[in-house]
Amino acid sequence: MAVSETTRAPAQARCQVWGILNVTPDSFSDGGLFNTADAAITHGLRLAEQGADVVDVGGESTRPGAEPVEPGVEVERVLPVVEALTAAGVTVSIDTMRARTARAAMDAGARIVNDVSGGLADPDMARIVAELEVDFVAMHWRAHSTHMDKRDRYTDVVAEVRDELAARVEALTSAGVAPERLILDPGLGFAKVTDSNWPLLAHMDAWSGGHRVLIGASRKRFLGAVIAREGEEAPPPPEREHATTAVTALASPAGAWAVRVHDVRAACDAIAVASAWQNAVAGPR
Ligand code: PMM
Repeated sequence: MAVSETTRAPAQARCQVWGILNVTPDSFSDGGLFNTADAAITHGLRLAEQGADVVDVGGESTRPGAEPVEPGVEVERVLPVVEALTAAGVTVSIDTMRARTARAAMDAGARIVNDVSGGLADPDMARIVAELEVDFVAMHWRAHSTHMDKRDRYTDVVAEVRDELAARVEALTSAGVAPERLILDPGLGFAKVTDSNWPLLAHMDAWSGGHRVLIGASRKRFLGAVIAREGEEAPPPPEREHATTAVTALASPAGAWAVRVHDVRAACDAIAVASAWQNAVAGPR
C-alpha cells in the first residue's frame, strides 16, 4: 500500500508532547543523568507532571557513533522504569529497535513502540507489533549509529524519505500492522547531519502520507549548527533548548501530531502559544 492510500490520522485538539527519558550512560544530551532506575523513575514522573502526554523510555543510545548494547542490558535498564511509571498511570512508549525489548516493555505496561529503525533493524519487530496491536513509531533510518552519518546522501531528501517511509509502511502493514497504528517520523539527525533536516520539517505533508507525524528535533546537531555564532563552535546540547522550542512552536501549527523533547514544560508552553495564535487566526477580529 502506498503511504498516500492509508487512513488519515484522526484530528486532535493539540500537538502531543513526548518527554525523553534515556536510561543510558551515553545519550547525547541526557546520557548519565538518569542512569539508575530511581533517578529515571523520578525524572519520568516529573516529565508527566510537567505535562508530557507520553514518556518515551530508552535503554540504548542512538547518538551518532554510539555502539549497540547487549540486548539483556537494554531490557534490564528499561523494565523497572516502565513498570514504575505505568503503575503510576503514566503513558509510556518504549524506544527500542529490538522486538524482544518491545514485548517485555509491553508486558510491563508500555503502550507504544518507538523504533528508530522503523522495523528494519530486527526482522521480528513487524510481526510482534502486529500481534501486540499497539501504536508504532516508524522512523526514517538508513543505518546504525556507528555509520549513519556517511548515509547523509540525498538528491531530493523529501522524495527519498517519503519513498523509504512508504516502503516501511508497506512492509509493516503486510505483516499485519494496522495503518492507523502507524506514526511516521522523519528521523531528524539520523543519516541527516545538518542541512538535510530542514526540508523535512518544512514539507511534512509531502512525506507523511496522512499518517500522524512525530518530530524529534530536541537539542540535535542541526539546531546547534544554525544558532552557532560566527567564528564560534556550535553550542552544546543543553544550550539548544530555545532553538528546540522554536521548532515546536512552528511544527505544531504545521501539523505535527507530537514532538519528542527533553524540556516538556517549554514544549507545552510553545504549543499553547501556537494554539492561541492559530485560534485567533480562525476567530473574529
Ligand atoms: N531521536 C533519538 C532517539 N529516539 N525516536 C524518535 N521517534 N525520533 C527521534 O528523532 C529520536 C528517537 C535521539 O536520541 P535522544 O533520545 O538522545 O534524543
